[in-house]
Amino acid sequence: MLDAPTDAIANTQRAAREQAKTYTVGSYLAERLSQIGLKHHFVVAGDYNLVLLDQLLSNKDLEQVYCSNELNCGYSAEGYARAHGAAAAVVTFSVGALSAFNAIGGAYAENLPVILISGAPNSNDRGSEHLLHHTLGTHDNSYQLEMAKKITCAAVSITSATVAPALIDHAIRTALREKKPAYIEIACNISSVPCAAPGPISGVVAEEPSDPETLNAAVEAAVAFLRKKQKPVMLIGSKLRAAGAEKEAVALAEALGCSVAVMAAAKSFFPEDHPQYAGIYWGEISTPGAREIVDWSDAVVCIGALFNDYSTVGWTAMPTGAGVVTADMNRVHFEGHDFSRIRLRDFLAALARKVEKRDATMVQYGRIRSPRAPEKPAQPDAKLMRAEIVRQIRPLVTSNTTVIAETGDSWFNGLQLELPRGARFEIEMMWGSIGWSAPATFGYAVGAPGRRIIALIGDGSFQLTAQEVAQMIRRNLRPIIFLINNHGYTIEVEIHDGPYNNVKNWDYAGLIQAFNAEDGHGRGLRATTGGELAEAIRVALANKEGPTLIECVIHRDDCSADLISFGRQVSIANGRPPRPE
Ligand code: DPX
Ligand code: MG
Repeated sequence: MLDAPTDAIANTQRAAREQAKTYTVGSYLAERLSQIGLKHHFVVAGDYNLVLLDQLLSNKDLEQVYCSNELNCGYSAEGYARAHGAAAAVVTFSVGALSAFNAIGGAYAENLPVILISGAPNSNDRGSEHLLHHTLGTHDNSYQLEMAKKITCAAVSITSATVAPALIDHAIRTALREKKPAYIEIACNISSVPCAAPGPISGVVAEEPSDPETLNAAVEAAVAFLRKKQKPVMLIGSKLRAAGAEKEAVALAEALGCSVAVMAAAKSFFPEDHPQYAGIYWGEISTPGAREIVDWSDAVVCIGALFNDYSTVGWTAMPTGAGVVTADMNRVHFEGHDFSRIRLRDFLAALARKVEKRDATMVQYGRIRSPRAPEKPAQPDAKLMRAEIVRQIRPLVTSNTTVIAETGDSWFNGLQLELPRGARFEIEMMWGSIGWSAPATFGYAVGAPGRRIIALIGDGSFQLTAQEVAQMIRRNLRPIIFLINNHGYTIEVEIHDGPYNNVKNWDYAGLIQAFNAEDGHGRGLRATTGGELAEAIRVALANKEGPTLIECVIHRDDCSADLISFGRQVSIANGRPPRPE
């Protein structure tokens, strides 16, 4: 550390250097991305963004990470944001951005601040008679911005270097505050034009504080409400992480002493080895005891919870009534009260300091909890089954592991894994777009290079975005992918079957060889028995230079019991007849 006078000199010198440095729109953007903590940005090149990419490259604190297509680029950034808090993806106009929009919609639904940056036509062509490539072939090229406004919290179009700093700061600031994606479109002739130097980053990253009076009132009312209750329980939802309130939720749990159930999308957001952890609440497919304890309680404190048709198992499991407290990212409401402009973190921390102990649900859960039945290993040469795959994955999950579970039966398989303290679990349960996990695994691995990533991916999902395994190979990343080949869209089979649920088979192990080409170190293996799977896992753990994909071949109908129950309820919910007109 520098002593004070030397520090002051260093600051003056830095300020002088900053003044001397001429910023361009592109280097300004790069500086801001770096200042908010990004070390990487995900990119697919195109002529509308090439000059911008040069400008971004000029920032030595930011590394460019190349993707195979723009959908994957968006998902990679989404995965990076999960590991790193925020992310940026840079694409070209329309042909690129419109593909990325699926992933940006996902980032919106999943509360992740991903900044989508798109190159755009030359500012002189706006409103002119010129028709431009990569457009709809009309004279109005505002459609991309208009579309972006629907799936981001802030969407700006930059056609002037003078206003660029304000627009860039607005988009980034809004994304970070709201934990939602933002969109920045930059005309291709503007990114290298000089602009003002960035001001202090604190103006961009400053969080909106809670209103102290409202916070106080909310806490007083909640303390009084809980005092009247005998059996409160806490239910943790997926917005807890976006609210940055995981520690505060633990503090509240310990102050209340009650049981804590999590929703499936929030797995790992409350430590599973915590003595008050009561499992996953998910209606009829809850882990044993979790549903019973939530149903038994007289006050369900829902924290960052997100109820949709899937998380309520086709609207069959949703806490309702006078006992429900809803503590959301910026709002708390319950029994005759509604408080907004308070941050979840502040509310939980303040409530933890004031609340009285109410441990009845913990005592009761202690009586009804049942440890998982021991699993018997399959015969090594018996045909591989889903349950055996899960059994063999369990011991791989350590405190340094992140499990990434794709939409499909992989959700249910992943949810069955116990997580030691520090292990993380990623699921895209609100958006549920198949194809998310391969690029999200890539992005996550770039964002958290020290972690062991285990991805569970179905065959149908993998076929959407498989190319991104080649990018893992390119960067010598080492995730282990369990590719569950059940020859179809089995989750859809359980909801409603037909010929459209069959998937063309691939040689998945051979695909990794093809991706390796002349210089890659990916491994592709195929397991049809428990013995082959155990051997493949051994090879995967020994592969220090690249990803390993293990194709696990199982029967088309070999799925989890949870998926069968879930499929039945979702099918009933989807099939409700229209209301009479
Ligand atoms: C679809 C889904 O093979 O997994 O375990 O066999 O179900 P399972 P697969 O990856 O198949 C996934 C498939 C087709 N959902 O069962 S969940 C509809 C769908 C979606 N996202 C997109 N298109 C279609 N969720 C982008
Ligand atoms: Mg499948």
